[in-house]
Amino acid sequence: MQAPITLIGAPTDIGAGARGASMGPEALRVAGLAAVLQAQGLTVHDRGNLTGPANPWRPPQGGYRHIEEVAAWNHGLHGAVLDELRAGHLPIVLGGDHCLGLGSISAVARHCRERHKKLRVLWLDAHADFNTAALTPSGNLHGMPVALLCGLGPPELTGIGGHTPAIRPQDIRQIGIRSVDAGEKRLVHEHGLEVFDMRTIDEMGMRHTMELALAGVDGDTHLHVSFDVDFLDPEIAPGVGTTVRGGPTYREAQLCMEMIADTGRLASLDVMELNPALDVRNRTAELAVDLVESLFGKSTLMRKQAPTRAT
Ligand code: B3U
Ligand code: MN
Ligand code: MN
Repeated sequence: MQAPITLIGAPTDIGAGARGASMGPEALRVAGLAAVLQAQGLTVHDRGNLTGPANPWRPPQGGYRHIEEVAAWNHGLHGAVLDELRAGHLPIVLGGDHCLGLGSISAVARHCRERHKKLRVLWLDAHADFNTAALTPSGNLHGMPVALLCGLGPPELTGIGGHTPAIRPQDIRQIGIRSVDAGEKRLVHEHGLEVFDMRTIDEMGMRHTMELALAGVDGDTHLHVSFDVDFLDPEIAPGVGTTVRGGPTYREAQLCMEMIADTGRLASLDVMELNPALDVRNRTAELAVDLVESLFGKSTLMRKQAPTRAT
């Protein structure tokens, strides 16, 4: 039986370099997220939006922008995601900027420790989000959640889930990466993150990339997808704050989602960085909903045994 889904809105742009991701949750609702999942026979409950501090739009202090506010939003999200997981539900976090990956994934990791489950995080993004205060060109915390989850950063952020580090670099696979700052690149290498960048996807195709990214996912695995909408090529997804050209096409993104669905292990999801202020007629939100539909198993044909099953 598929777990009931809970939508959790986290309307903030507290970690971003552009305002507007705070409107992401409502845009995803308007694009019909709950309805498309219900049409697949899934149970969906929308628990509404979390609340947190307003965006004061301050310059960085000590290498971070809005560190206290980012901690507050992530504490709130951590609690909400953990509650839903403990209740046996599948949380979908509606971002909000990607600094929220910290609260969401620290809760998922905590739940995995409690249940003795293996964790696999798929980080779909144009960026590695592996910056630190010393390396960041912007101070924006949406460029740092993966590093923070791996224990790199100040205790008020790395300790949100009560366990530092929240995850190990080997728990995560990054897909679609094409913009990494110079110092960040060294750090990614030092920590041995497994990155399937756009060159990899160009050379081996999305199918083989996903086979590798999903290798080892089995019946004991909790699979979490952290979907930064800027993963997608800006030609099809203009509604994000930090577009980087040369991302996956519509077809590549669909296949990526379908192959994740085929594992049958998806247990939590973030949809992050959607910025309706930069979108065109809610097109990017509709595309994100379309892809989430595939992630939950919508496919054109009945497939008895998915041909690309990763287990
Ligand atoms: N690496 C840059 C840009 C960036 C990272 N994530 C997003 N943008 N969305 C930084 O500011 O850390
Ligand atoms: Mn990101
Ligand atoms: Mn990004």
